[in-house]
Amino acid sequence: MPLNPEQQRALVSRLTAACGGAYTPEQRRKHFITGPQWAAAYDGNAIFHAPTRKPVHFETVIEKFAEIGIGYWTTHDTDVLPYDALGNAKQDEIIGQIGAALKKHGLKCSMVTTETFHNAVFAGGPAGEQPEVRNYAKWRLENTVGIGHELGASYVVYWPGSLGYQFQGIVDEVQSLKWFAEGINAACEADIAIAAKKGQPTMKHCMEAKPFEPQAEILLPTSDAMLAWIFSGQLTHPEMVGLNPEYLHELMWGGAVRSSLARALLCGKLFHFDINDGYRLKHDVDIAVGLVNPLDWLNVLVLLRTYDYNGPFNLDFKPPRTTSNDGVFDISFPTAVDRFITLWEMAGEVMTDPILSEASKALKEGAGVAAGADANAIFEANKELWSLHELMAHRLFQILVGQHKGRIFSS
Ligand code: GLT
Ligand code: MN
Ligand code: MN
Repeated sequence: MPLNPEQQRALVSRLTAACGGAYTPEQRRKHFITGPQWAAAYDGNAIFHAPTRKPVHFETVIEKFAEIGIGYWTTHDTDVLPYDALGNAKQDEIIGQIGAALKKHGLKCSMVTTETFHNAVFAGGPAGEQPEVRNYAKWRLENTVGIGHELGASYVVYWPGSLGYQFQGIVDEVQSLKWFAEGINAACEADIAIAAKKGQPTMKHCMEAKPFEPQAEILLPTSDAMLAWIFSGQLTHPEMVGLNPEYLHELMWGGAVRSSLARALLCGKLFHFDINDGYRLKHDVDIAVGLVNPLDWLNVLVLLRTYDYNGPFNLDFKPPRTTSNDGVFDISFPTAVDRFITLWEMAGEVMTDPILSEASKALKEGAGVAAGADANAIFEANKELWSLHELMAHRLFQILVGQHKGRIFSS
């Protein structure tokens, strides 16, 4: 029977409820899960796509996040401020309204970020040749730091966007990377000055890489490239600067996300984490967490729990264009949060699973071959142990599908 939109909504909501397994807003709020204004307000517009949804004001986003149980809100400066409000009294007024809305609904602003990629002024990148463009970009970064302090944020994110080029040989990459560092230095210095004046701690400055888009070639395409840049000697406050890896951005270049995160952890630079999902070597589809690679996501969370990552999990996905305005808050956000929490809890099961623990312990103890044995003797002594690798992979699959709890499929 064909359904009208009212009946369609009723169907979607009945089937959503029938899915079960939802966490309560109180349970959701226990996690450091943050919701971006830009994700909630994304209208479906893209290069090949007309919008499919109506604009959503920050008041609505904040109210809906509160209802869902997303305790933190994140934003770009220009997600909420029109260009003609930047840095003037209108900005103060809007930031005041945001502060009031957050307070009213019991949310906190955890992170702010600067849009240095959308406006025409950034066509040549945020650290291009013209000093006036770089000075403008610097001012925008400093202004965002001020907004962050005003709203009580602890993190600032930088996605350099168009820091790259379409044509090789026209840009001096070394110079561009130095210029880019000058912008981040200015932001850190502004942070130190404002923090001292307000008696607040400084913020964590988090670099986010994306390997392709929106330029043909990107100067800092991966989190590893950003680590090298952070430690390059160009930053005046490298201790304030770390990473905001995005799950999909690390996958896009073909890497293992867990290994990117491991390198960031090793350097003490995993400050912030954008969570979503997607496919290798494709564009930035920003699918919600766990819908493409749930097993990999389980493994990622095991790693982060093992090393006590305690930063934010930022829901940087794009609700699909086929989801309605109501669907964004009724389905996209709550189901993303609930998959994350389910995978988080499963990660706890992985960490205490007796089979995985015993297997891993046995592997680390080895066969006990005396020092000085030759390769063949070492291999022969250990060769049965290595079968545990495949068994462990199977066990992870079992945990993912619930077989470790006795869930049986017809056999
Ligand atoms: C942009 C990008 C995201 C970043 C945002 C932060 S901007 O939407 O695709 O991955 O996290 O600036
Ligand atoms: Mn991101
Ligand atoms: Mn992305």
